[in-house]
Amino acid sequence: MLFNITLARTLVASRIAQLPLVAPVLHRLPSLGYHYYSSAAATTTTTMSLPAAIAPDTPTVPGQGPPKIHLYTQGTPNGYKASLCLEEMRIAYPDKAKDQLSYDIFVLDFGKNEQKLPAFLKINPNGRIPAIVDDNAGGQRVFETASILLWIAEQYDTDYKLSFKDAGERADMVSWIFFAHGGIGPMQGQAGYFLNQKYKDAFAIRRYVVEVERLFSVLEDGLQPSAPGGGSYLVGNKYSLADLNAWTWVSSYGRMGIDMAAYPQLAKWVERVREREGTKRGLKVPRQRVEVTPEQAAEKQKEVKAYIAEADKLVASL
Ligand SMILES: N[C@@H](CCC(=O)N[C@@H](CS)C(=O)NCC(=O)O)C(=O)O
Repeated sequence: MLFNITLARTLVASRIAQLPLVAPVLHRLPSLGYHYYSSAAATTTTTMSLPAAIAPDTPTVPGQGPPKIHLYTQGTPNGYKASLCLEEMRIAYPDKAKDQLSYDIFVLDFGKNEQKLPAFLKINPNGRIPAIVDDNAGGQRVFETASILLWIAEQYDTDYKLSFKDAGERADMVSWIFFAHGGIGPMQGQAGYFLNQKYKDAFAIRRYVVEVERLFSVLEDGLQPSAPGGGSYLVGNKYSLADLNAWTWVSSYGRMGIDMAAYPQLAKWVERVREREGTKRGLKVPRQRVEVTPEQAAEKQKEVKAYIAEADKLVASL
């Protein structure tokens, strides 16, 4: 497998070499110049034309060295998990920011199905973002958000600034990470999917939004001052990867029509984490996240409530 990843890296290496050392550098996945299988249109093949490197639109972090970590991403809740983590770590470890934690970015164009290109499938066989290739570790690939966060912590968080040394706290952190990875992300993802369809399926919307609300109430309980986390964060009274991992999804509650008045501790936590420098920087990579306005969120709440009521009626009539 390492050989294949090396091969995939070699395909992109010439492009990286041509790019200026600004931080982080944005790239496009290079053209492979041959036909690839498209899962979106399973019976067709498409030829990619050579994409140009995109100019950086992120602030230049002083002292960035040649990129050692290559991030394959997009501006989505999962993509932002990886960039928040890298930016938090770069702030926590300024020396490593100049070396091991220098990174560049490949923005995969979903419209062109670049996430399913063979070169990328060598990096993430699931054909989804984010994924990283870590040249500090011989070109090791890491895919799945939770696994990327844990890899970065294990390799670089030597002073436990975003993680924990204590076995119990570490277990708590990993538990919250998997709670969000297996629950929050997929359920919010599905809620968003059904809310964004032209055909609105009230039952599906109810199913996923109500489940997201249930998961939010679990986080609300976990953020009570009497909970083991201490009230401000999920674990050990400090911001950690447990918070980071859940935040990019939870903070997009406005798009799901969720009324945060029901989750006061969680609402405060969302704002607390939003104020972090690492969050602000991470939300710019690969491009500034667009936030919904309070008016749009209120509109979405009304819309979602109506679908849930419609589904309730439908179920009651069966
Ligand atoms: N479980 C995965 C989910 C990754 C995922 O769903 N990524 C989406 C963007 S948020 C994606 O790449 N979608 C493109 C596709 O499905 O082809 C993780 O946590 O990394």
